[in-house]
Parts: sequence; structure tokens; C-alpha cells
Amino acid sequence: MTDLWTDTETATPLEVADPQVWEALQRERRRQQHTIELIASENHVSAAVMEATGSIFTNKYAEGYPRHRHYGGCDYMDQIEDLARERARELFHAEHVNVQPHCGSSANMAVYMACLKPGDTIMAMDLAQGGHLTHGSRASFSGKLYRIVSYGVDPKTEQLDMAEIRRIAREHNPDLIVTGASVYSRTIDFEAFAEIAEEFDALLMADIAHIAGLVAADLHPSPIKWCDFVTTTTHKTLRGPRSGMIMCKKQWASAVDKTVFPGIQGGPLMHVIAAKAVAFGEALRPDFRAYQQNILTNAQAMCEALRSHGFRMVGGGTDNHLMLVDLRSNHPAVTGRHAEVWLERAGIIINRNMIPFDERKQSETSGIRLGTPATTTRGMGPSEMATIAGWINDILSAHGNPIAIEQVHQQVVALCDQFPLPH
Ligand code: DSN
Repeated sequence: MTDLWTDTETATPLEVADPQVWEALQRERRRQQHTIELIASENHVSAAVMEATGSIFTNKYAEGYPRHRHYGGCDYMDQIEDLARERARELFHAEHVNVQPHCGSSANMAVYMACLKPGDTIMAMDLAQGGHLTHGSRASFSGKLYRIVSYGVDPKTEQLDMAEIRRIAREHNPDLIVTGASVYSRTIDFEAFAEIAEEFDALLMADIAHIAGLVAADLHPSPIKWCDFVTTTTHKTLRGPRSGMIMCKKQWASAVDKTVFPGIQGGPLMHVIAAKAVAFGEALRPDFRAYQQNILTNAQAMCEALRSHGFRMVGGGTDNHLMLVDLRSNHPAVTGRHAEVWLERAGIIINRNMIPFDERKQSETSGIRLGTPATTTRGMGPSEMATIAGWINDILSAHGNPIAIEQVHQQVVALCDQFPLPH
């Protein structure tokens, strides 16, 4: 306990002002340091990104866009928003960028509202087969405001079947086709989506939230050339602050900007935009490509090691930073929920996930999703991935036995101590 209670002379302002929040922060810091983060959508930002996120930029209102603000005192707001936009344009070779969306969902909402009317048809990937909530789930605004036509993966290959996607487009004549996913481990053929969109006179949006870092590093084909709109979050493989972004063709720039502000948002989060500028600057450096390559190498190593323990990879493997593991292959009695709970007790953080055509419900699932962006940031490599895969198998084989969990937990903490967080 002692390290939670620091000397009053060195206490931070937060510790003095709000010990409850400070204590939660210390515990979370320790949790992150002493656990292995395999959630595919999470990462650890650099100290520089963290500093910008926690900076005095949070004090400033800057409704509007650079040089067209609704408040005085925005000179430095303009400077950082320009920097973020220019760096994003350079990173992704985008014609136009809007860095103000607070998150991926608001980025997607802004695109839909910029180019569609309520009731128009969106064709997107089914949530249960790898899509995102905003790709038409009935629980999301997307499924409430628009007519949704879903596509999934082929039952045999568990991969996107472009012939079937074309057939669905022909049958339903969508106004907007959305490509991109939250749980898809294979390469997405954006050019093939563009051909279908063109054939059926639909607009095309790619949601690259998961793979943005790989796209920026040229390790996944870029959708920029093929799509009217590309949306992303900035905190997954891209390793920036928790936020969103829209890229689009020039002819959509004004509609997108007006939809983001004043359409669906008020004041932009300028501290987060400053942090995006920092993260994009980091991503433009050569070592970012090496980092993305290491994410891929680690994902391959994790996949191979899991296979050696008898796990089956949905879709036949991975081309990117994540894998969806079918637990039925070697642990048929273990659900994704069991795995999530037991592994967390041992300090391995994952999320349960439905596999395509899953017979178990969403709260149980037959799969787990694993990703390598965060462990790669900490400097772990293929041998650590193989070790972690072995621990996962040990815990599931022991059906969450507390002794087995404790044995693994001690090794997890020892491994984490060798790979500190970036700040
Ligand atoms: N919820 C995110 C994920 O975990 O994939 C997607 O936004």
C-alpha cells in the first residue's frame, strides 16, 4: 500500500484536491503496469501525447475552424489544429481532413449526416460478424436513422466474399457502402469495394479505426484513393489520444466540416487535437513504421503459438494486428466470458467476442479477440508472445483453477516489470 500514499510535501495537486480520483489513478497506473494488455483496440500513448492531452489547451473554447472561430484568443488553437490537419493529410495522403470528431462514432455519424438523409440505405458489416455498432446496429443511431443492409463473412472461409457483397449491393441498391471492421483479421480489399460502389452508384466510406496505424505505415493497403470518406479513431494502432478523425475527397470537405460543427458538435477538444498533432508527428517518423511492422510480427507469433496449443483462428489467421480465437477448437466447455474473467485474474486483459455464426450469445461468446499493439509498444517481441500464448492455454486448460491462475499471475507481473509503460 505504501506506494499509494506519498509524502504531503511531494503530493500532486490532484492528490491534495481529490484523493479519491488520485487513488483510482494510482491503482489504474499500477494495473496498466502489471497487466498484459491484449485488447486489440487499446494502446499506451507516449509521454508527449499524454502531456498534450493533459495540457492547458483544455481551457480554451474554439468553436469553428482555424481563422473562422466564434471566440477570441484562438491564435494558438489555429496553430495546433492546422498542425494536426497538415500532419494527418501528409500521413494518409488525404485531400481533406477534419480532426474535430470527439470519437470514431461521431466521425461516422458526421459522414452519414453529411451525405445521407434519414431513411437512406447504408450497407455495412454486421456487428455480430465483425462490424462496429455504428455500422447499423439497432442499438445505435445508425440502425435507428437509416435503412441498414448488412453483409458478413463467408461461412466457410470466414472472410469477406466480394462476390456476395456485390450480390447484396445489387439487390439493395445502397446509398452508402461502409467497409472496415472492428473484428476482422484479414486484409480488406478497398479497391474491390470501390468497384462495387461505382457499379451501383453508391458512396463509399472506409472505417479504418483498427488498422489506421498499419495504413499510415503502408503495411495495409490504403483506402484513401478509393473512398469518398475515410473515418478513424486515433487511439488504436495509430497510438494517439482517444478521439476520432474524418478524411474525405475535396468535394465533401464543406459538407463534412459543417456537419461536425455546428451540426453535431460544439467546442472541439483542443487538448485532444494538440495530442493528435503530436501523435501524427510521431507517426510520420521512420520508427513508427518499424513499430507497426513489429505489431504484425508479434501478431503472427501469437497466432502461431496459439495454433501450436490447438486453438483455431477465425478466418484462417491474421494479416493485421488482431486475431479472433475460436475456443471451441480445444476448450469446448470454455466460453469467451470464462476466458475473459480467468485471464484477467492472472493479469492478461482480453475481450470476449462472438465468432461469426456463434451459437452462444453476446454475453457468453465462443471466441476471444486478441491484439498486439499495446504489448508491442512496451517492447515485447515474438518470444514474449509465445510465452503469453502458453499462459493463456494453461489457464483455460486449468478451467480457471486459482492455483494455476496464481502461478501465471506471478510470471505476468515479472514479465511486465521487464517492459515498463512508455511514461
Ligand atoms: N470498441 C472498439 C473496439 O474495441 O474494437 C471499436 O470502436
